[in-house]
Amino acid sequence: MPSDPSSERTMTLYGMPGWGSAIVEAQLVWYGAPFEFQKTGDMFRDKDAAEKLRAVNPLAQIPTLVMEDGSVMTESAAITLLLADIYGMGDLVPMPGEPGRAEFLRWMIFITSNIYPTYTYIDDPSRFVEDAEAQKGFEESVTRYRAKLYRILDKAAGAPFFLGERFSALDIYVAVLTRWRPGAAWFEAEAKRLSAIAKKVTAMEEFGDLWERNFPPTA
Ligand SMILES: N[C@@H](CCC(=O)N[C@@H](CS)C(=O)NCC(=O)O)C(=O)O
Repeated sequence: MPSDPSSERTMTLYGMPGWGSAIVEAQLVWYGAPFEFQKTGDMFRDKDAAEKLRAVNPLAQIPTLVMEDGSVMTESAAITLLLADIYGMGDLVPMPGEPGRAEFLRWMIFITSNIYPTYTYIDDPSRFVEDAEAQKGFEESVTRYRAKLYRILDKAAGAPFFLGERFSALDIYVAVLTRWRPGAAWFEAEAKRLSAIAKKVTAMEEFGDLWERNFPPTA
């Protein structure tokens, strides 16, 4: 019987080292799921890279995950829930009825619907505000708003992990986000719990060299 070619495909993760794809890459590594990493190039600087990605994801954002059957998944929160369905419900995502489930959902969606968009707005503010002078003010207020969001998240965080003793995908989000603006020093001073979670997660051997790959130490 001829083999079904779709069953031989592995997932393809479109991403860039250190960008949001690291949130999904870390989960794939955790689950031991086979995948190919397709480096997109910097979509902000390289129109070609953006166009190529747009052919897969109309919003030209990463993470974009093409599943074994060729279907496209976007939105890191949706991908997190789907991977938990496929590879290990109850592992990185607390199961329905499990303590921490509601908190997990609340704060994962808080991150992706409140915090993550602040990067979308000011990674390239000209998409939202035309006037160059007004862009500065816009950037400043989004940055201030983001700091407020991170303080709220920090206050909700437990120790040693976000949900207390229970490691979850929330900790992966924290490990990645705390590498971004406003920067590790800010988190260390202003969001100590998030900073401590990030340190703990990046020391976990289950991730192999994932963190070094995504965030190479600066000389
Ligand atoms: N809601 C999306 C946000 C993804 C996102 O904003 N990714 C950034 C990279 S870290 C991106 O692709 N930005 C390109 C753009 O905004 O055009 C998610 O949670 O996956």
